[in-house]
Amino acid sequence: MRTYAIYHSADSDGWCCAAIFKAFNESVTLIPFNYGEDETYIIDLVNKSDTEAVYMADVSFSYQNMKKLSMMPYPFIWIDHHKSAMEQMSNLNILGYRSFSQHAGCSLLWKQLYPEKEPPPIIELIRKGDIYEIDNDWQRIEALKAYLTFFKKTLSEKVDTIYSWLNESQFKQEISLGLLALSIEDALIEMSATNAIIKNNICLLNTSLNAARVGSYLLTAGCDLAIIYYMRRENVKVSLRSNGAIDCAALAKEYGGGGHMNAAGINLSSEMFNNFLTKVGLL
Ligand SMILES: [Mn+2]
Repeated sequence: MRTYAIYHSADSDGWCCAAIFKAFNESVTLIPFNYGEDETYIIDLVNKSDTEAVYMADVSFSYQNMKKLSMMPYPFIWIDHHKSAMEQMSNLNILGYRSFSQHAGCSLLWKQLYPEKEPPPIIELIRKGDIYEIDNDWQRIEALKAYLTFFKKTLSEKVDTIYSWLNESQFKQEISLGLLALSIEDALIEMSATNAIIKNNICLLNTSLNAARVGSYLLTAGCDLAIIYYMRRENVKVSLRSNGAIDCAALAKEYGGGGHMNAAGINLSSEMFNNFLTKVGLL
């Protein structure tokens, strides 16, 4: 019998979920997934006669495919903290812990698999990092994420590193390497920010550097709205960051994107990107 675990491959919360799955069941088959990737392929992969259970953490499929999974003969357990996905699937009867307040994917998954046990320190750090709960740990969290991003290239290296951290509480060397990586990244951000176009308190910058960090740099420099974009294949990937004066989610929604008040994202054709720039008064 085989257990599958589909996890969000795009950030440390998802990697941490994979590490928890591995700690819980060493023979689990881990399946990385990010939004927009092939869901049918994964459904075919897990839908076997010897499947014992299918878990999914910190990510979700389309409504139709979630429905399909929930009707398969094996248990399907979905752990998530993304409000919009939870609302979308609300009439499906799916097992698993889901909550969008205070929780990240990793903390919910821990609660699901180890209801009696306190989560290890790394899970608490990644949880806070994922939901922007900023306190004294913030710099350590950013450093650990940078360490994973810059020093652990492949997904399995990232997952195995977090797996080894489940019994760790200091992370001294990793934090100092992570801080070094962050200071190099900050220098790159500062250099690229000199190319920003600034008009009516809106900053426009073409860069594929970490949008969260670029955004907070531009907002600190005095913008009300930071628009960070780059070409990804034939589309323009746009990240919006605001200090609260402009509702990023509402703006993104008009163009088929989504997110929160202070941070949102959109994927646009170059033609629609021009349209978007005109709308915000930059063209
Ligand atoms: Mn998450």
